[in-house]
Amino acid sequence: MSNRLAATPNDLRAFWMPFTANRQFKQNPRMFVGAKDMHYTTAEGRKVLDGTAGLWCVNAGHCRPLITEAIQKQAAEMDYAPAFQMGHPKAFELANRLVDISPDGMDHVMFTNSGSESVDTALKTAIAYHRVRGEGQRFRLIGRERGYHGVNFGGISVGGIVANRKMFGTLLTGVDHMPHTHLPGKNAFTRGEPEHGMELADELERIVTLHDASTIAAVIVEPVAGSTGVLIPPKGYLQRLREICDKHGILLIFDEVITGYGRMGTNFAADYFGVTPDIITTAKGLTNGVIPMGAVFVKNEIHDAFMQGPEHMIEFFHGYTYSGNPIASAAAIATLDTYKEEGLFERVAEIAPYWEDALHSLKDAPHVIDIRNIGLIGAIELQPIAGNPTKRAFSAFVRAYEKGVLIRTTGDIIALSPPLIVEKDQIDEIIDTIRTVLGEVE
Ligand code: PXG
Ligand code: PLP
Repeated sequence: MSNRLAATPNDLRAFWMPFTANRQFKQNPRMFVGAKDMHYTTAEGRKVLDGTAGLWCVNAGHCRPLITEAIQKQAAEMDYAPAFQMGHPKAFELANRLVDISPDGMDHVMFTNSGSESVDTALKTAIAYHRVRGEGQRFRLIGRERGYHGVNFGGISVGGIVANRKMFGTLLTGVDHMPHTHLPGKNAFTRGEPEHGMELADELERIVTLHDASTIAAVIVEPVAGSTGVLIPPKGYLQRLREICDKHGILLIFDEVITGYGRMGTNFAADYFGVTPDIITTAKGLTNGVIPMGAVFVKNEIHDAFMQGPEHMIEFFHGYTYSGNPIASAAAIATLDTYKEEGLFERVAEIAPYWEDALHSLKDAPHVIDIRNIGLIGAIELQPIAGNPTKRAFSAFVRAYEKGVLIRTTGDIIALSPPLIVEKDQIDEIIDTIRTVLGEVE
């Protein structure tokens, strides 16, 4: 069968697609059949520039040779080893490589298969940690409005995006939410961290007063909220959250599924902001998106608290069939090698000012009401069409795709996160295309 035939399946009905307008898509499908470095190839043979690193995950660009080779080699050498009560060297090698780049004092890591699983792992670890220390009454979890922590029950319970929650019943009990930090009236068109809003961290004190600190296990936030449309923490906000958590013995979890592995020009957002949480959740960029894998970093005190009781006993009743899967581990090691050899995280720090200027050059483009940026992340917020929210941004997405640039939209916000190998002329192409489509859409 020719590649052309394989690329155009004649029946699209069986696959119920994730987070997709299925009926619209199947009438007018958008299919990618190839990818290399900064570009996809469509089924029609067109090149599309990747302005989003897939879904914020292909940080090193597409089909990178070290990663491809590592996967091929591992698949031929050993495909799978049981994850429970058995080991294989690559998972340990990867864990060591990861704790080499994690913040000081976070020298242990658990493996998962996705960001959603990393979040559930982190929440369960936090509650169980308090229990093994004799504080089992600390069971509450505090999230934040507009937070995205994946789609499993734990993640949607602490998450704050209503569409992801409202269909699914009671969710986890014992959850409360801090307010989000989006202050468009005060912070519009800020470059980097906004000036206003640090005081919103003090809302955590109010929640602590309501429930009593002794009932709260953990607070979970994205250091930079991604999925909701890129909300950048106000100056001093994360530091203040850290102080309040410390004061009350509450664990602080940073969900770094998007911000981890170089997107901010540092290993983790924790490094960028100089705030060390107790647990970090990651996925996506860990394997460059190539093979599903997540990793959860914990502070040494948390790990050590579980290492008690008879030595033949399992210390933590949690884990996945594919935790530390050999092929995923090999892909992750090769991904870390690629990041390091090419100095990609440092590259972000160098190119971020150009990225910032390019994004903010859209300030006067039609419909634009706010622009936000940090690291190699950007957001352009559009004025919604009255009575027809999300339509304007979705039209911009489809038109940009037709013009050869892949962007992401959430609500009426365009979110951008190109691979870390993006060149200046490619940044220009992304921005010029957006300027053009904003001039065309209703
Ligand atoms: N936490 C955070 C902070 C995330 O951004 C997840 C958890 C869940 O990861 P998984 O691997 O289970 O999807 C995410 C994922 C978008 C977009 O376009 C964002 C995500 C996923 C897909 C699309 O903003 N974030
Ligand atoms: N459902 C059933 C019936 C299972 O046997 C298992 C694992 O053994 C799972 C779900 C969980 O699968 P995973 O470990 O891949 O998350």
